[in-house]
Amino acid sequence: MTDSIEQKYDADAIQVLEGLEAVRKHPGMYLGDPHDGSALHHCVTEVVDNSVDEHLAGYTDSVAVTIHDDGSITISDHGRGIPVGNHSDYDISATEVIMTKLHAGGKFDDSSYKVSGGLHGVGVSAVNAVSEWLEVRINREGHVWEQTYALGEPQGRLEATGKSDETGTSITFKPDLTIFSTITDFDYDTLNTVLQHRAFLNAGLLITLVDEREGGRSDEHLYDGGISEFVKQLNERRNPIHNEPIFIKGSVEVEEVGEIFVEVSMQWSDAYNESILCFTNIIRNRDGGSHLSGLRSALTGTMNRYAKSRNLLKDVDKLSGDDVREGIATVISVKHPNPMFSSQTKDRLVSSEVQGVVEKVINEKLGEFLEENPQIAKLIIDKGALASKARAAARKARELTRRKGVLEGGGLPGKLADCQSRDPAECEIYIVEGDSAGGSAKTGRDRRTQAILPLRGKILNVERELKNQARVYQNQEIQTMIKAFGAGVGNPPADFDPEAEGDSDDVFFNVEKLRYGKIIIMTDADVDGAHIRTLILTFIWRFMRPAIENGNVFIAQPPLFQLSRGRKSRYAFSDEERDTIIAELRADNENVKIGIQRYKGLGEMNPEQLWETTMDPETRTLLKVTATDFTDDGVTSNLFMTLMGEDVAERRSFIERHAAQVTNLDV
Ligand code: 0RA
Repeated sequence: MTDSIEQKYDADAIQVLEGLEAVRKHPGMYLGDPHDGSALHHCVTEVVDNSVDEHLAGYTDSVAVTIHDDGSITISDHGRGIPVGNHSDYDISATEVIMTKLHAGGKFDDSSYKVSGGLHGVGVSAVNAVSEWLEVRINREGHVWEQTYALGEPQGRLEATGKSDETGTSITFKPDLTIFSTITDFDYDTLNTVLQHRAFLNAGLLITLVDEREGGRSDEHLYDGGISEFVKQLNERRNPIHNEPIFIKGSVEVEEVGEIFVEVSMQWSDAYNESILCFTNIIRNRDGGSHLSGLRSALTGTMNRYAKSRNLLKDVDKLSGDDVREGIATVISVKHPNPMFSSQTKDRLVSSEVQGVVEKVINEKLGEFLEENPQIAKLIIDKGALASKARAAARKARELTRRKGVLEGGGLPGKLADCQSRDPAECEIYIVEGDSAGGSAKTGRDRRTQAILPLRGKILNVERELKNQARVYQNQEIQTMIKAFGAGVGNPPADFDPEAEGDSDDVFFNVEKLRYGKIIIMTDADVDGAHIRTLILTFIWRFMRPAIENGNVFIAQPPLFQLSRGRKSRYAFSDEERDTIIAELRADNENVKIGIQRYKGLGEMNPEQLWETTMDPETRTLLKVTATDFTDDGVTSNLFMTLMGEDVAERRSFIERHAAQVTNLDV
C-alpha cells in the first residue's frame, strides 16, 4: 500500500517537474529573450508583481528589491505571505505547489485586477525553474518558514525555522547562467526604470532598489500623485503649456465583464511629439490597443466639441487627432477583471469593450474640466490650431515637391551617378559628402551595383523643423535624396494601415519601394563628417525610419591612416590598429622608416584607394545603423532630440556626461 502511494506521489511530482522542464527548455516562450537581458529582468518583475498584487489587495505598502554581489537578488514584501498549509491534491505545502507548478496561484486567490497569476505571468514557478538556486522565506501564522530549491527542485520540505508575528514574503534567487548565456548581470538602470513605473502606477506603494555590488546605488520610489507624477516626469525636459497635469478617473460596469476602471493623466507641452503610455493592470502595452483607440477618439471629439461651442477655431475648420495630440504627454491605466491581449507579451490590449468605456469616461470628465478651466482649454486649442496650420503648410510643400516629381520617380536627380542594375537587392547608394569625394567615389565604384549621390555642404537639421515641416520638403539636398531613393517620404503614423483606403495625401515612405537595398552614408572621418552623418541620420530617422528598422542604412568606414614601408602599404581604421601595423611592418627591422599618412578627408584618397579601403564589398567594413526602440518617444528619438533639438542646455549636459567616452576627437 505504502508503495503505491509513493508511486502516485512520484507521478505527480514528475508531472510538475516536466512543467518546469518546459520553462528551462523554452525560456523564451515564458520569460522573453534569454540572450538580450529581457528574460533575466522579467524574472525580477515576475516576482515583484506578486508583491504588487499584495499591495493591490491592500496588504503591503512596500516592496524591497536588493541586488547582491554574488549575482542573486532578493524581493521582499509585507503582504500576507505565500500560504504554507498542506495542499491536499499534492500532499505538499501550498508554497511548494506555487513554487513548482506553472500557473499555480490563481486557484488560491481569485481576487480580480491583480497583475500576476492567471493574468500576467507564468508565476514565480517559472523563475524558480531558471534559477540555479532559490530561497523562499515566509512570515505567516506566527512562524518563519523556509525552503530552498535548485533548478526548480525542492531541496527538502518547507520548514518552520523560527517564530514571527509579522507577515510577508521574501524570495531570493540566482539565475542559472547556463540559460541566460550572454547577459547575466542585473542592470541597475533597467530594473530601476521598471520599478519606478510600478511605483507611478501604484500611488502610495514604496518600492526600493538597493545594489550591493561594487559602486552600490539605491533608489526609493513613492508617488502619492501616481500617474500624474509619471506625466510630469515625461515632460521633465519639455516646457508644459499648463502647470498641472489633467487627471481623470472613472469606471463603468460592463455586463458579463465586470467593472472597468480608467485613470488618465495628461499634460501638453510646446514639444512636437506625442508621448502616450498605456497600461492594463499595471502591465505596459507598448502597442496600445483598445484603451488607446478610446483615448484618441475621445480627445479629438471632446476638444473639437468644446472649441466649436466656444467659437475658438478661427481659420481652421477642425482639429485632426494629430493636431490635438501634438506635444501631449499621457499615461492611461485601466484595470480590467479579465483582459485579453494580442500576444503573450501583452503588447496590445484587444478587449474591445474597453474602447467605449475609455471614451465615455474621458468625454465626460475632460469635457467638465475644459468647462471649468477655460484658460487652459484655450491654450490647448490654440496650440492645436497652430499645429493644424503648420501641417497644412507642410502638406502644401509636399504637394509641390510631388508635382515636381520628387515623390513619384519623375526622373532622377542630376547629381546622382546611378548604377546599371535595377535589382534593389544588389544595388547600393553611397551618400557622399562633397563633390571632390563624390568624384573619387564615382571613378572608383563598381558602376554595375553602386550609385553615388554627392551632397553639397550640410543638410538641413530637420530636428528643428518638426513643428513646421514645410522647410524640410523645400530643402534641395533633401529633395535630392527623396528622389534618388524613390520610396516617398514621411514616417507612417504608428496606427497606419496600408490596406485601408485613405486620403491620397497620406503617402508615406514605403521601404518596399527603395531603389537600393543599402543606403550607405560615407563622410570624412573628422568632426565635420560626423556632423554631416548625424544630420543625414536625423533626416532618415524622422522621415524614413522604416529604412533603419528594415536594416537598409549603413555607415561606411574609411581608414584613418595609410602606413607604408617602401612600396608596401597598409591601412588602419583606428589608433590601436595603426600601432599594431607599425609594429608588424617593423618586425624585422626596428629602425626602418614607416610613412604615416593621416587621411583628413575622403577626397585625399584616389579612386583606387577609396574602392580598396571603403567600397569594395569583399574587403570593406560597413556599420549597420540600428536602434532598440523605434517609437517617437523612445530612447533613440530622445537622443536625436537631445543632440539635434533646440534645447542647448540639455545638449551641453549630455555632452559633458559623455565626454569621457569620446576617444577620437580631431578638431
Ligand atoms: C498565493 C495566495 C496568496 C498570496 C500569495 C500567493 C503571495 C505570493 C507572493 C509572491 C511574493 N509575495 C507574495 N505574497 C503573496 C493569498 C494568501 C492568503 O489568502 O492569505
